[in-house]
Amino acid sequence: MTEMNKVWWKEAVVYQVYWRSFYDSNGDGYGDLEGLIQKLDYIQELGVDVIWLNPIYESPDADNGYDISDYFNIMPKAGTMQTFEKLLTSVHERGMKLIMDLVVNHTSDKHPWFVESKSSKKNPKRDWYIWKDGKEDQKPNNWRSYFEPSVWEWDENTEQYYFHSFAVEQPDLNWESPELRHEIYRMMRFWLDKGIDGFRLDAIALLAKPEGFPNVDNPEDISYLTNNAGLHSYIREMNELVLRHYDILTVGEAAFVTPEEGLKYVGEDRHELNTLFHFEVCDEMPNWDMLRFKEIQRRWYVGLWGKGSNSQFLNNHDHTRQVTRYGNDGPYREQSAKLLAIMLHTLPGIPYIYQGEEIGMTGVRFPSIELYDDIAMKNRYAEEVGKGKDPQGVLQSLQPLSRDNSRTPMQWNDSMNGGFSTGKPWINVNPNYKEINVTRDLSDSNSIHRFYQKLIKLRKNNTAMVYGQFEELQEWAEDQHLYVYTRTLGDNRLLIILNHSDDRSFLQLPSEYQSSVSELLLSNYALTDINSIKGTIELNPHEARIYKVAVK
Ligand code: ISL
Repeated sequence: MTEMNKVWWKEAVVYQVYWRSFYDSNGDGYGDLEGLIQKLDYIQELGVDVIWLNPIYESPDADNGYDISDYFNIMPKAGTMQTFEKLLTSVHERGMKLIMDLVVNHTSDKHPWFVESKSSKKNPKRDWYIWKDGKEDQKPNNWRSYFEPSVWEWDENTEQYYFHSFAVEQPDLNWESPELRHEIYRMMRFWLDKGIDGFRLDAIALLAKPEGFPNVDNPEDISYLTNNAGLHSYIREMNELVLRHYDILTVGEAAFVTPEEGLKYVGEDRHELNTLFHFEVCDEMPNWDMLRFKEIQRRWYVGLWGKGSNSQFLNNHDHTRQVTRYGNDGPYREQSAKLLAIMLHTLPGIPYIYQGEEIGMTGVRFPSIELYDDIAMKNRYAEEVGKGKDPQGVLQSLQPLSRDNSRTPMQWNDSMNGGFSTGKPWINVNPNYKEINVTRDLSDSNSIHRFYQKLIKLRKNNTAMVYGQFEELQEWAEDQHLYVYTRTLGDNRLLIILNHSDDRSFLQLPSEYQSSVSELLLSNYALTDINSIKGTIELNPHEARIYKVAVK
C-alpha cells in the first residue's frame, strides 16, 4: 500500500465537546460557549489539535440541537454570535482548530422554511421538504424512522404527509431541490468565511432517498434510509462549490457503510470528504467482541489504506461511554481506559476523544425514565410500553445503550454537580463524580488524564502512529484477548501489545522482536524495563504496551 500524502488533519487528534454538558458559566444548568472558553486551557493542555463542537445553532432543542430553526444564529442557552466569535479566536490563539456540526439532512419543524413549506401546497418552498399523498390512515409506505415507528407525519392543513428520518420535529430536507442545496451551500460558506476549520457532517448518508419510496420487506432494518443513488452527486457538488475552496477537515457521519461504500465518501480521488465515522462497531457490535473488532479493523484497513482516511472512536454523544461498554469500568477502570486509548491512538485512523473519556467517565443508570432526556430513548420507551410491555423491563433494556450515558455533565471536581454548574443541571450528574473528576486526575501523575497527555505527545513524536502501515502478528490474530500489531513507517516500527482481559495473559514474541526492541515507549502499568519483552511475557489484566523496535 502506498504511503498517503501528508496533511495536517491526518495528524490531528480531535476532542469532541458536547457543550451543553461541558461547563456552565452562568448557572442556568446548561453548559455554554463562555464556559467552553474558560476551559480551553484544559483542552489545549491535553494536547489535542481540533475541537469538534456539537450544534450551537438556534433550535427548539427537541433533539438537543440537531433540530435547527436558524442556521445563521446561536441558540441563547449556548450564547451569542459574539461569544462564538470570541471562542473561535481563542481556539485559534491556542494553535487549535474548530470544526462545527453540519446538520443538513433535516431542520426543525419550527424552521421558517418548514413553516412556509407546510403552509400550502403551492408555497415556493413546498419542495424544500418531502411531501407525499396518502390518506390519514394510509401512509405512503411502511418505512420506520430512527426515532419513530414511521417516517411519515400527517399534515391536516394540506392533507399530505411529510417525511422525517428522525423525530417528527425533524422534517427531512429535499436535496433534489437545487434551490435548497444552494441555500445550504451559502450557509456553509457563511460559517467557513468566519474562519471555522471544517465540518462534521451529520447523517450525511441519508441525503438521498430510495427512488419511488417503495415499501420494504423489513422496515425495522432502516439501512434503506442511507447510501441511496444520487447521494454522492450531492456531496461532490458540495465539494465542488464549497469544501474544496477551504483548507478544512470534513468528517462524514456515515451510518450503514462498509469499507467499499465508505471509500466512495473519502477516496482521495473522489473529491467528496476527507474522512468518515463508520458504525460497524458502535451501531452493530453491542458489547466487546475482540475477534469481531479485529475483523472490522482488518477490512477497513484493506478497504481504505493508501486511498482514503478512516477515523477511530468508541464513544461519542450518541454512544455510551467506552470504558463501560467496551472495557471494564469496575476494578480495572483505569487500566482499561488506558488500554482503549492506546488501541484507538495506534490503530490506523484519526482518533477522536469524547469529552470525559480522558478521565475515564462511565455510563450511568438513572432509576426512572423521567430522569432521561434522550428523545430516541424516550420515544422507544413509549413505543414499547405502548405495546403492553413491562415498563421496568423496557427501561432496563434501554439503559445500557441510551445516548444519555454519554451526555451526563463533565465531572470537573468533587463539589456540587461535579463543578459543572452552580444551578440545577439539565440532566443529572453521574453519582460517581466524587471519585471520577478532572481535579483528581490532574493531581495524580498516573491518572488516565495524564496518560492521555503522554499518548497524544507520543503521537506527535512518532509519525508511524499516523502514517505507518498496520500489520497484525498472525500468532495472535485469532486470540480473544490479545491484540498484537505493528505500525511501520520506513525504519520506524512500533509494536503494540494489548491484553483486553480481566485475567493475566502470557505470550512469547517471535525472536526477531525479542532481539530488536530499542525502547518501551508507553505502558499502562509501572513498567520500565525494555527487556520486559524477552522470553515469556506476563501481561496484567488490561495491560497495554507500546515498544519501539528496530526494523531488520
Ligand atoms: O445513535 C445512533 C444509533 O445508535 C446513530 O446511528 C445516530 O442516530 C445516527 O447515525 C445519526 O446521528 C446524528 O443525527 C441525529 C442526532 O440525533 C444524532 O445525535 C447525530 O449524531 C439526527 O440529527
